[in-house]
Amino acid sequence: NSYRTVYAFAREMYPKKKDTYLQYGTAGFRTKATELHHVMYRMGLLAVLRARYKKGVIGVMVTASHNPEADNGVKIIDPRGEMLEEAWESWATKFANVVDEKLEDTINEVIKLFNIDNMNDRVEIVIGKDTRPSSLPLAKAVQDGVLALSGKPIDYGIVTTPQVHYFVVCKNTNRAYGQPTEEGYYRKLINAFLRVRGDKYNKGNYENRLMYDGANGVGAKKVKYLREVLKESLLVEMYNDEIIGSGKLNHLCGADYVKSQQKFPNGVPKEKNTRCCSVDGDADRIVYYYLDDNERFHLLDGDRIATLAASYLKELLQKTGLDLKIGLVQSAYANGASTEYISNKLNISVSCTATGVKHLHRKALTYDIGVYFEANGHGTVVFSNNAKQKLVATARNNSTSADHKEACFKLLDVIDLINETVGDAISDMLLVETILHERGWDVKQWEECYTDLPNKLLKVTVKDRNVVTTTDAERICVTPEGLQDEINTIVSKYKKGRSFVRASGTEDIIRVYAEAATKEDTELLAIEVAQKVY
Ligand code: NG1
Ligand code: ZN
Repeated sequence: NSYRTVYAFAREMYPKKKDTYLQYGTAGFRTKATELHHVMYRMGLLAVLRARYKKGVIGVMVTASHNPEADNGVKIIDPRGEMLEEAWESWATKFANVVDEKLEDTINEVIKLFNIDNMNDRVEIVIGKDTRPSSLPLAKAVQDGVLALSGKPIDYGIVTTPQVHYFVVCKNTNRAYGQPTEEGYYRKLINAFLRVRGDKYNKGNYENRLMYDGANGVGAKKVKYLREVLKESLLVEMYNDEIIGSGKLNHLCGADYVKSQQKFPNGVPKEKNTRCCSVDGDADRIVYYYLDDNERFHLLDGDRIATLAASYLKELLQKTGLDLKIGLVQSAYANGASTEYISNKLNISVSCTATGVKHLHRKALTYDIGVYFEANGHGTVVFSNNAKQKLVATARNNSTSADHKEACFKLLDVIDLINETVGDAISDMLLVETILHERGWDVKQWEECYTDLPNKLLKVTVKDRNVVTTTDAERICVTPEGLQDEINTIVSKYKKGRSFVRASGTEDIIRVYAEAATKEDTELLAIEVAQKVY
């Protein structure tokens, strides 16, 4: 049969070490790079099965995102650019953990269970990798897995995670979404950006200069190209752009460091009142920040980007005269002040889902214009086919008023500026810059929209994190019994207090989130709740 070589290959090239057990979590597999060769090979196999089952192109991205350089990981991307469907996550876990001798049996189980009857299809698997030195051999292992089952690996080399999502969607929509090449990706974003921006680069308080922290990763490499093309329209000053093998990837810099430490990154000059942004190691997250006159650090995170984008899109939508449903999706980690601002000031419907972009993305798809962001800076905007069709029809209709027409064309450009397939640091940056430019805002005006409540995130190590289970988008604790009552009692003592606990999906810990009216109260609240979790 066509996969006679699967076992031989596994045994000779990518044997599974004994005693390793890995689980496909919210972000795929992630661990020390040295533990992953057999996993990569097997994900190549699984991707081919998934592609045959879905009769479409599947993506595989080799990255450990914001983790240290010595780690690596892999995630599988479904035909519509979404994260691998949950039902197959457990197959991914099974594939990663069976002994070499059982690999072919496991393949047969999947073929049988899903009635895969097209095992000769030469399905395409899009493969991308980040700048980690370990990514090269690991991506090669994915390719070998694809080849072992007679699939067709398409190697895009070093690219960002969102680029891989984009390529997959382009291929599966017959290029309706764009050309499945890096050039096609840039062209789509850049053309839209330049059209919306026009030739007036500075406006009001907006200055077209931005300090950019590339986290010494792929986000630096890719923005270098963009910078050349954008020239004077947007002056992106590059920092932390040592790319391959420097050992500095995400080290004291990057979006995760800035957000979780609430600190200015190393490697970026401490210039006051200047707009700065940081991306993470695979460029799917971005946060903004600046230092004020007193060198105090101010963070503008995913919640800020979400509210900026949603208010802008709502305004633009009103100008088109079209009746479309806009909504914003957050997780429980969104700052309470942002949620209040969205519902009370912006009058935009806001909903909360469980942590993890696949949950937010799915909910966002229920709107015509669905904006979603995690507080950590991962997010995007999705537009329904209904919205796109109405916009195109209205823009082309001769009886549409000139104002409405202009707004429709502009919104269509803004749609092109956005990578709808997944959160994309580069595309999100261009969107933020577009909105600030149009409003003539500097970073302080953006910040003045609302005042963040002080907040604190703690990690608690417990014997078994699975004892904590939750409901209501993770905001209410179901087990251990009685814990939620205790949390309620504690929270009620604090003005504007809110706190919840949940088991992390990516680390072996319990996370405790707290916010309250003052910084002191927030610290106390977090500690009080954490003590109940021990
Ligand atoms: P967990 O470890 O499940 O809290 C973290 C982030 C998520 C998401 C995933 C995937 C927080 C509190 N959690 O999830 O937002 O980004 O990693 O990378 O930031
Ligand atoms: Zn990432």
